[in-house]
Amino acid sequence: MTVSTSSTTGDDSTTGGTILRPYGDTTGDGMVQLSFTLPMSSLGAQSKIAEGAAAQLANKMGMDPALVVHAKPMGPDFTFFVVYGRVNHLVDTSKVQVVERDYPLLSPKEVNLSIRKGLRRRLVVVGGCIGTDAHTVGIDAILNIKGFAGEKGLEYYRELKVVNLGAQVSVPQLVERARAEKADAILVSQVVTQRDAHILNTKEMSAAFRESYPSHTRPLLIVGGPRFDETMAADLGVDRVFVRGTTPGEVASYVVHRLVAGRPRPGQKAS
Ligand code: B12
Repeated sequence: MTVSTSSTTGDDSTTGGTILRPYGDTTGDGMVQLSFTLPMSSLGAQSKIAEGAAAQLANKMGMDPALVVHAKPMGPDFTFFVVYGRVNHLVDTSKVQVVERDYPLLSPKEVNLSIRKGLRRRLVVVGGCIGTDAHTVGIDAILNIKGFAGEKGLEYYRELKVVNLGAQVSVPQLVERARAEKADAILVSQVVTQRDAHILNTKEMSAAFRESYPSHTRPLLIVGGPRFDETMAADLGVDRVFVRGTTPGEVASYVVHRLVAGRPRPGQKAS
């Protein structure tokens, strides 16, 4: 994984990046829009106090002026706000950190050929949503033959054996199935982030695989979901994090890059 800073060239000669200000009505006016919910009523006499509270929060976050442009009661005890206002912060694009794709994008044909030549057997992928998460659309987009964004899913690749366990798979079930299938790669999806469930579940999963496998035989661990941070792979104990907009081809190419294309993980022997 390569984490790199942007090399965008622009009008700031000292950093090699571009200094930007948000834009609402006129270029560079610093205007932004923010939405949030406060656990307070805005019904009747409470409405002015609620709007004042929203403006106070926005002020404390650095918005000045802060205009409450929308306040909608969410039942008797909660209010949803949209606040529009000016911030003075600048964005320096030379300091933006992103995870770059450090492997080539392969076509399904190239993936199949690479596996056939490099492994001489089908590569086994076991996937699912762990914990209580029942959001299967994301993992299905990657695994199911119908695919995503015009690309076929991994089931389409002849040299991949795909075992999709679906929703609400427990970590012990996942490890057991991975062993039974002799999985080369584990693909876990986590969409719900309430109380950091995605972080805790992923750490539990990676710890369980580390405990159950000697390091040189452990399957490649991949996690994906819309609210992960791509730079967090090491913290989560996984090999790679994929985020929103991921396509099946990217995942297939990564798996081949790590397991087949002559670049085994440290300590791992090609089997
Ligand atoms: C559809 C949906 C549902 C459906 C799910 C049906 C199903 N079979 O999946 C149903 C109605 C069941 C549902 C239920 C719930 N939902 Co819901 N749901 C959504 C919704 C509208 C769309 C999610 C989706 O399908 N996205 C489309 C897919 C393609 O995108 P994706 O998941 O991001 O996947 C892509 C990438 O992230 C990545 N990816 C994802 N996983 C993986 C895995 C790997 C290995 C890789 C490589 C890549 C990868 O690749 C995919 C393709 O690019 C979202 C809101 C939204 N607009 O996102 C809420 C949302 C996710 N749900 C939410 C909630 C709260 C719930 C419930 C708790 C509601 C309730 N109180 O009952 C329940 C929880 C049920 C449970 N036990 O999990 C919240 C989560 C909030 C949070 N902070 O966690 C959201 C964000 C709505 C919201 N704004 O409040 N939900």
